[in-house]
Amino acid sequence: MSLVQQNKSTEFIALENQYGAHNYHPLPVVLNKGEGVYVWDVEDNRYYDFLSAYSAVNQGHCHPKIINAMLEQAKTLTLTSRAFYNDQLGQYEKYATTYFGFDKLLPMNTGAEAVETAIKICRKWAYEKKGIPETAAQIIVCDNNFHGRTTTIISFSNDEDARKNFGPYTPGFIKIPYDDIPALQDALEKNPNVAGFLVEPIQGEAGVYTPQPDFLAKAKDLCNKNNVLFIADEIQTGIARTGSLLAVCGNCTCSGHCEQQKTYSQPDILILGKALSGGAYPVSAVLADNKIMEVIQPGQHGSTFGGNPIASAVAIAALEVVKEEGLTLNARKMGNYFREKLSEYIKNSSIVSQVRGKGLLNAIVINDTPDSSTAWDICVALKENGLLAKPTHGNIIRFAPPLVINQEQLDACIAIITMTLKDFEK
Ligand code: IF1
Repeated sequence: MSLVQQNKSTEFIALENQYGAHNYHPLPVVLNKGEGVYVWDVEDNRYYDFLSAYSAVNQGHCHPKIINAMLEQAKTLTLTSRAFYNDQLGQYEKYATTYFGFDKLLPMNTGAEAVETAIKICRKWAYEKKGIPETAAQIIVCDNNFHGRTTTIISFSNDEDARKNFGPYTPGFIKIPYDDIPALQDALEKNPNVAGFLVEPIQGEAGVYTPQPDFLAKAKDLCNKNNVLFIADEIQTGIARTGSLLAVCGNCTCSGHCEQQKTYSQPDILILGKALSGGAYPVSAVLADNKIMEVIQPGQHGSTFGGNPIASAVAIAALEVVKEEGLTLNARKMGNYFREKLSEYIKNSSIVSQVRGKGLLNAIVINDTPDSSTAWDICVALKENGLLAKPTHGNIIRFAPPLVINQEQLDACIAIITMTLKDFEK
């Protein structure tokens, strides 16, 4: 990169350093354009995006259908607040509840807001329907969870970076190991006031931990038997990312609601975000059937932007794209191919010990200590070779391209990844 070229990126990085809070440590690349699986930096270098904004850009950057829906609505009516009705929200609620198989949808904006909303609905249901004594409700969560960054959510995190010095913490949560049915059973037997079980179908931030195939169905069954709400946080795993419409769908490749989903582990409360807008706009949602959602009555929950006309129009377009372009099946096929090719590489590798994931939510484990800089150094080298990815915890690199990726593009990316890894082999 020439000195002149480098100045552009350097200038933008310096601006963020001087005027922005230092709550991230980004890779040294400054992006200014996105299209499909590609992003470009200010020096006009093109990259394959293998993070997809943490699975928000499943439909590809700046998908024309989604952008057009946003532009059209933005020119017409952006925000009314919920003090009045608008002509987009009801259509979105009908489309999305039918799409995922629920009676009702409560619209929010960020993922964390939707998780907080689900926690409030679960607690209120426990007091008003299950008869748990008020303020005594407990929600079971898993070790190494990531559900967002609000004070309540980090209260049940065990990630010290996310939690330390943000107390006092919100009570009412019981932690168990992830993917551990006996531990869930034990927690349910020992605690009479359990209201819900909040779980990620795959733990993304923890390092793309995929549980045993029957974990979610067994957890749902235990929740049913104990009159406890099964709450699936599909903010990162949902909307075709794992090769099913929802990760809780198990092996179904439908791109809409189907009966098989019901038999698998249809959650009592479903939490969506990120790709619900294709990355164009903050849109999140909580879905549940009437017997649960009816605990929320007028004036008991809300948000200025929740359910705004732009969000509604964008979400319909984003979900239509998933169906129209067969992204669920593409994620499944491309993901299987990706893991197969990386597994072949690993056979003769000293630097990579494992590849894991489902659909196009995958990760490789670098054969070094979590506090080593190897994973970071590999990501910097990947960037130099035209592919953007970021380490999750220490020595794990997450690979999550937009679900629109085709065979030719994926082969090119696998070549970049294996070529780059070779430079780090001992
Ligand atoms: C950051 C992680 C991913 C999520 C799940 C709720 C939320 C997220 C399963 C909250 C958000 C984002 C947040 C972003 C980085 C990214 C992330 F590394 F933080 F953990 F994806 F793995 N549930 N995840 O993954 O949604 O409020 O952000 O809209 O905070 O650094 P949000």
